[in-house]
Amino acid sequence: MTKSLNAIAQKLMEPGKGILAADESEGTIGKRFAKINLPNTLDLRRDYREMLFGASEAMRNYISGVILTEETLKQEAADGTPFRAILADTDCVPGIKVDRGAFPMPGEGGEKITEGLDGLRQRLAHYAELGAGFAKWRAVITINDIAPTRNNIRANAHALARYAMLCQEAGIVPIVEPEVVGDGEPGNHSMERCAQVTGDVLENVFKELRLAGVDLAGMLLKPNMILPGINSRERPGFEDVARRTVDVLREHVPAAVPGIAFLSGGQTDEEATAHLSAMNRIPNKPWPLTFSYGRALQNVALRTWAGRRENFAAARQAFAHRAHMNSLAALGEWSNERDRAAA
Ligand code: 5MM
Repeated sequence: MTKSLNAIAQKLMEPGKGILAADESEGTIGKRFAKINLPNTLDLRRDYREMLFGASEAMRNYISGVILTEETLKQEAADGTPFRAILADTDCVPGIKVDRGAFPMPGEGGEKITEGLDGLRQRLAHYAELGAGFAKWRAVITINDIAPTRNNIRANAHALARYAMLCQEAGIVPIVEPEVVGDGEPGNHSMERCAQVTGDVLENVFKELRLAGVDLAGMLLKPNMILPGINSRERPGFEDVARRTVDVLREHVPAAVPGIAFLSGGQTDEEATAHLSAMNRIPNKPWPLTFSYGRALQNVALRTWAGRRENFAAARQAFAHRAHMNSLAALGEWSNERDRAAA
């Protein structure tokens, strides 16, 4: 089993490829649609995902796996082709978001704890039957004057470890996502505070993973980058972010982990690409680094699609461009000039 989990993890980390996070919950996709004045209907959610997954060349060349919701994992395109078959055609591993969301934790800090462990063993067995090769669980860590508390970090780390061990039992690779949120309120924290909190969180997460007996070679990590809060006045350069992020990861992430796939966390599309590329230009890292972006891969495609099937071709082109740029970044080969020239 260890061998096959590691093989899936390696496949997801194939050089020049990354993961498309298309696991927006109904609430989140509703917010994205509202921004372009679309209602949140089952048909529109299907059309939107069909637009993305049907971008065959981009999916085949730049995307190794897709994180889906349960709805999408079981869904079909308008012509009746299951999405799983469309993904199989382009050799993309289907994955599934299995957490049930982040809920308020008692206390003053406005912190959140991710729920979804009840019945998870049964759900995972079902998802494995449906062909899911990997799963994702996101913990949300808040920074403000009070948060994060020790209690919140420990509770979220413990839940991540319980999720990860259940995934491995089911033969599914767990993506462990402890997100130190940078684009929430008040968002005025410094880059150094993000580094300190992220280090602390990662330390606790790996401690719990080890205690739970999780095989580190059969999982992937999906962390945030080290950035100042969205409302901070600090403006670090791409290289500074890259260096600080790699430093923190080196200090806290065991080399046994087969790969790290970052979330974009509200960065602009170009920032998310530039930071990843800069990190990949740093030599001698123990793990490959790639993307597992949601918004930074989808923003332009979503706006171009605008809810109309007749815009599929143009939206797919926009998605293909961003996926291509992030593929270059995963190889450390992206540049602003190449981005503009290919656009
Ligand atoms: C795509 O968004 C994911 C699901 O979020 P909700 O459960 O709140 O709808 C999210 O977990 C995502 O996979 C990661 O945070 C990465 O997304 P970004 O947009 O930060 O790259």
